[in-house]
Parts: sequence; C-alpha cells; structure tokens
Amino acid sequence: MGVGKMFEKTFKIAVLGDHATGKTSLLRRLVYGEFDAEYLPTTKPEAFEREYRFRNGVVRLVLWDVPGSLEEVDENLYGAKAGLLLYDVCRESSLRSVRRWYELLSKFIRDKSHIWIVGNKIDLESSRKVEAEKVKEKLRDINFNYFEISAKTGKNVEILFKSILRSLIELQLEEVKMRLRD
Ligand code: G3D
Ligand code: MG
Repeated sequence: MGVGKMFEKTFKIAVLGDHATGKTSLLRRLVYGEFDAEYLPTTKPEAFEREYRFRNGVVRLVLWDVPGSLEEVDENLYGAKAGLLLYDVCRESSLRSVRRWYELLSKFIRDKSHIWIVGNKIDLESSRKVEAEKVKEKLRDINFNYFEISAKTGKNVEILFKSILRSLIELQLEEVKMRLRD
C-alpha cells in the first residue's frame, strides 16, 4: 500500500496577559471543551496541548499558560512561534498592559503577524468597558491580529485557533521554500 509522506510539526505558543484575563479559562476551553468557574488561579507555567489531524499529518500546538508579572515570564517564552495577548473587555487596565506584554513578546516573535491580541469575556456585554474601535485606536502604531472571544461560552474560540493554525502552517511552508532555495 502506498503511503504518502506524513508531516508532523509542533509549535510552541505563549499565552500572556494580566492576571484574571482568562488565560487558563481559554486554554481549558480549547483543550477540554469546558468552562469551570471554580478552579484555582495558576501559579506556575503550564502547557496545554491540542492536536490537529490532517489527511497527511498532524500539527500539535503546545500552548504555554504563563502566569506572573512582566518581569517573571521571560524564560518561558523561548522558542515560541506565536503569541496570544489577553485582556478583559470589562477591565480597562488589562488593555493598558497589552502594550507592555506586546513589547516583551516582540523580543521573541519577530513576525508580528504571529501575535494575536484577544479581548475575552464578551459574554459580559453589559459590563463591557472596552470597544474594539478603542483597541485599534490605542494600538494603531503596532501590528497584530485581533479577536474578541468568550472562554465561558466558547464564542470565537475555534475561529481564533483556526486563524493561528493557518498562519503557523504558512510560516512552515515559507521555511520549507527557503530551504529549497538554498
Ligand atoms: P487567568 O488564567 O488569566 O488568571 P482565569 O484567568 O482563567 O483564571 O480567569 C479569571 C476569572 O475570570 C475567573 O473567575 C474565570 O471564571 C473568569 N473568566 C474567564 N474567562 C471568562 C469569560 O469568557 N467570561 C466570564 N464571564 N468570565 C470569565 P473567578 O470568579 O474565579 O475569578
Ligand atoms: Mg491562570
């Protein structure tokens, strides 16, 4: 039986943002398909994995839930190919922090098309303090992808990760093309 060559690729992704923006909730939603309001706050970095299977292979995302302050997280970002920066749409201060998180992430991720700024908790529409327009206005000098989600209901979570997956696969294709050119 003829078996085509399989591909297998693992990408590391860093998930950052202020405390309680929903980093752990998002990753639990993505990996376990659930939202649990009762679990404990994250105290140390933790990896979540999700595999995407294709006819010819598999792409594995290893998502690092990185708690802690700006000063603490550096060492956990090495090797990350993409980054997610969370803020809470109901908490303005968490958006203000995004710029500093972005600067940190930029040291590790050169290609800004691999950075996603993600507004979480859109299920709390009546408590919303930050509109999408405001984010784009405040951060108009930097490049990023933008999504608004709810880890609680799961809204836009799959779409977000499809977008990440697509851009990582494109990155991989670019690298293969470069190698062929050499
Ligand atoms: P963190 O990992 O970024 O620190 P967590 O954040 O995932 O621990 O979430 C912080 C709090 O926000 C938790 O509530 C969690 O249930 C809540 N939360 C996370 N995502 C959402 C969301 O999409 N919608 C709503 N309504 N709440 C969310 P507690 O009460 O435990 O502090
Ligand atoms: Mg956490």
